[in-house]
Amino acid sequence: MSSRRKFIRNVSLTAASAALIPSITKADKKRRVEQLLAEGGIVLSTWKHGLNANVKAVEILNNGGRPVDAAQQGVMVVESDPTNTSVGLAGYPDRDGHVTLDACLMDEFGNAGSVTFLEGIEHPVSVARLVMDKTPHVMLSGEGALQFALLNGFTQRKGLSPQAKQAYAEWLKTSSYKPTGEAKDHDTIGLILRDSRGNFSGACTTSGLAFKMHGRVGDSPIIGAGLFVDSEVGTATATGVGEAVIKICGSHLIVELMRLGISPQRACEEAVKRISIKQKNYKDIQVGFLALNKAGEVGAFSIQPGFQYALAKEGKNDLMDAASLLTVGKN
Ligand code: SD4
Repeated sequence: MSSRRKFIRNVSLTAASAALIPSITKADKKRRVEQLLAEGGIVLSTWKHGLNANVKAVEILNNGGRPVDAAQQGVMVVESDPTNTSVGLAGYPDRDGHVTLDACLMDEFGNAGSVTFLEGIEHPVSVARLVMDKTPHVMLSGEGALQFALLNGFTQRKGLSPQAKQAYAEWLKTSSYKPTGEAKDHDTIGLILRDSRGNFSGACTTSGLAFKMHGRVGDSPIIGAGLFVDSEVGTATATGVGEAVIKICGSHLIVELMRLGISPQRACEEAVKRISIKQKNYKDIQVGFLALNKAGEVGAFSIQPGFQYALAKEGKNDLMDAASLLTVGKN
């Protein structure tokens, strides 16, 4: 067993044994964890950083936490990573030098919260959570989202990380902008999950495409584009060039295809195919989708090769390679 796998198991068991539920014994708790793992809590997230996010989400699920708490806290790990240049405050800025953040989440009942074009807040997904829990709205944007965050105790931290500052200075030399969704430009985290009772939730958070126009919002905070959850069917999330995803309502499309009985894998392939039919530039961009259905089947597919995702299932947490429409060399 790899040390990472051991780590996942240990995290799960330690976290579960720390849970303060007075009515059950230690042995009961251990059985419950094993049962949860065996019965199929599944966590799936985009890119390599998903491995760390999954560990946190599994810990929350194994503690008996709500799916939406697991999704939120999972992606928060990546939002706080000072080395991540596409999620959170260390992300690359837009063309005016501002880091602007997009995030959303959906819970097991179909409730949704979202923030877009938010500056200087470490955990945009947590602001999205408050939009969902405390307001009659789904989405807050820009200055309004910031005021809402500040009123609710969040603090603002502006400025670029050293790495972002350097990349921005380099970009300014040419100021040329051609979004490709290549891994070097992005790696949004979309995390989707099913708990052992078959309830779904998901969260998606990003600083968006590097050097985008000021004010640009991508797919990640758009319910139905970057993320969609319906506990009757399953869930899907997206990464890559958001404009391409928004134009086909990617995640919603995948969930609706699964509702018709199509497997998560085929549904992801259909969504990518839809982009390739409708959008002339598809060979020049990357988009990747992940999906999960009621039966615990997983789907992953992208336009270009190289899309990786983290899959936590049955006590393991592995980095997987998604299949793609194009092969190396853009056929
Ligand atoms: C966006 N979809 O803002 C995001 C970027 C991304 O992986 O996914 N990067 O368009």
